[in-house]
Amino acid sequence: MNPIPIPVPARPFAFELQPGAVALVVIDMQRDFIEPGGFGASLGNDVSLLEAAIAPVQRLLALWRARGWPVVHTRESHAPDLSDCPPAKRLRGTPALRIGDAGPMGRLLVRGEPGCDILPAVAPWPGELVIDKPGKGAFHATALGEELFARGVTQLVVAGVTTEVCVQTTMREANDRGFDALLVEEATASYFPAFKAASIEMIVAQGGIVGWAARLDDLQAALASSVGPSGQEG
Ligand code: TIU
Repeated sequence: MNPIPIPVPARPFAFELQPGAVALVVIDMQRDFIEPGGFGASLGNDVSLLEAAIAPVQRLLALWRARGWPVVHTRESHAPDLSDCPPAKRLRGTPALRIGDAGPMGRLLVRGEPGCDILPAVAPWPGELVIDKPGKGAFHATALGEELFARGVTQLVVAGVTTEVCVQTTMREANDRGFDALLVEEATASYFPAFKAASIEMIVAQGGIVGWAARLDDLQAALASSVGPSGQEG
């Protein structure tokens, strides 16, 4: 029997969260995007703008881990030989350093390098799924769809960076694959605050054309107030 859904106040309307079928997907909380000297900085961005997402992501992780619900982490990353990095991606623009070039945290966005790691504050726990993805979307050229299907996941609660690039791309990919996806507003950040705001509006417009957006406090309160069939908190 499916557990009773938990209505989460959200835009454009309540998200009926299904315990047991909802994964938390944390996008690219990597040193290369959030710390100085990484890929984000090489593109000319003020990486300090992304720090605001760290504490909210920690809160989300605690909520999911306390319930034993599935958690997925992604890393935008490439093989050391860059065979999965299209020249169009590596050669775009005039960054200070390109993907694969050596910086103070190792080779940018290359698997196994220090900068490619997820921040210790939000690091994966053993048993949590970690998806290395060569693109902006987490479904492109990865096994994410199959892994979610194998776990019976039909809904995604999404967090991470950056809102309008890898987060929004992943939400659009998820939407096209039939997942309901909810973005947690405080748990995502962009180098461009106006783009974050616009992305959220694009997602929820037209009756939720891409998905939903909710405040973290509202999600947390909804989970706290729900009681599962066994009498345990949902
Ligand atoms: N540049 C930028 O805003 N983002 C990325 O390149 N990747 C992710 O969003 N993870």
